[in-house]
Amino acid sequence: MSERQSVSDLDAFWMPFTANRDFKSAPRLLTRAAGLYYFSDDGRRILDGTSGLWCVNAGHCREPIVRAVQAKVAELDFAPTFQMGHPDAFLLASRLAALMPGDLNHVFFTNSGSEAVDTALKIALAYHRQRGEGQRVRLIGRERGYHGVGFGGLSVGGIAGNRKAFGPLLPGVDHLRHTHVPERNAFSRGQPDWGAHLADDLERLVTLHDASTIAAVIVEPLAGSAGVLVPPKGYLERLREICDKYGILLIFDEVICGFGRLGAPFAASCFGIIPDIVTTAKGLTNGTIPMGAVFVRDALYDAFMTGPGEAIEFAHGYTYSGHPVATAAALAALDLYLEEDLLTRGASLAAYWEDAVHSLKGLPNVIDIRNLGLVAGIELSPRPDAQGARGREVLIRCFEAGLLIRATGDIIALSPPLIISRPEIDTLIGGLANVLKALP
Ligand code: PXG
Repeated sequence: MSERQSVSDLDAFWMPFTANRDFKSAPRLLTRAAGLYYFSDDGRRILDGTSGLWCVNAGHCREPIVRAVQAKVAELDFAPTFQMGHPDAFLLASRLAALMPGDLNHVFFTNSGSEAVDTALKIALAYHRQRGEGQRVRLIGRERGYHGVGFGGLSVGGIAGNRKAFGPLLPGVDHLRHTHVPERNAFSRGQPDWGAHLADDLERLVTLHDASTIAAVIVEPLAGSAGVLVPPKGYLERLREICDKYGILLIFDEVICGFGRLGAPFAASCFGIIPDIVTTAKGLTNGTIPMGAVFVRDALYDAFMTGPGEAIEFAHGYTYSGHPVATAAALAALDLYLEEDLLTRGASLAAYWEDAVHSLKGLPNVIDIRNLGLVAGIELSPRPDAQGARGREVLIRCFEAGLLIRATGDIIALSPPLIISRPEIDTLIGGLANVLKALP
């Protein structure tokens, strides 16, 4: 496609999480991608500072993944995984389980992060019921958490703007306080030193509801969508301890953190904490084909494998759970991640990345900078009476300058493909600095 489409051509597609009328009045269209770059319909090269939407961890249109998908779609376009199977789904699950630390050895496939979260919450509830603790029905999320847009994920999510239009959501859900306290942890490099005790908020909810009613706590180890909130040192460890103390399951939502984003294969590996359930998606297939995966520990899986052998143990699944083409994309992505050491490459770039993003300190309107692995959040002061306007303007100006960034409100989020090099980090951060300096 070489010419811009007229606005009327854009009318039918109701775009997700987008100001449709604003976008359609001045569209930004991507038509091609390769490696670290997108190409726009007006022929410009755009440096991808966000791995698409935090998913294209090995860079775009990587040959081995493209080839694997092409071959599989011609060989086995679809195969049911209800009462049937195909070999690659079993192979992928085994390979993923081997990569995940601890005994998170069983994998349930979904098509998205939202479905992975809803699946994890259902596993948690059904697990307690299996064990005769069916009164454990409460789910605990966290303020500013994002767990997708299903009713389950929305209920445990903590972003008011995403929740308010949709009624009371799931009953029996409560939320921990979030960990972002700018007076204490603004401009922290990596994990803030202050704030481990914020995990004790779980004790408050245990006191309020009684532990015997609580099934699970779900958190993003590093909160992505709400603006890159980095867990304080010791915080996640403390959550694990409290969950253990009261028999509450701990779920890490690693839809963003998984597959190398933090400089380790998973956040669980990065922080040395074994949650009971881990949700993933995005980087699982390098964003190529939609797919999610939920990992559970042996004890959970085993608790389901107790009734009559011919009975279905868990009444849950999607038509496309373990879809052959998605499975092929994931297997090829995994090969590439391992061949190029991408799942740990973030660690070797993290110090350089940290220095680069913190060089933005002191620029106009920058009120906080946060980073971990190959992720950064740059928070800008909102315009008076126009929350989000500054972030939006930075996004547009960056795009005009050949950079793709994310803006959630007035927070700029960066998460480039893990193949990025130092000079390209300089281009990304230097370009953003120029935009911030020129902003009215
Ligand atoms: N959990 C987490 C932690 C996520 O970040 C989901 C679940 C839902 O995944 P699906 O595949 O259903 O979208 C997500 C998704 C952004 C952004 O820019 C983040 C997400 C999606 C789109 C944009 O912050 N995260």
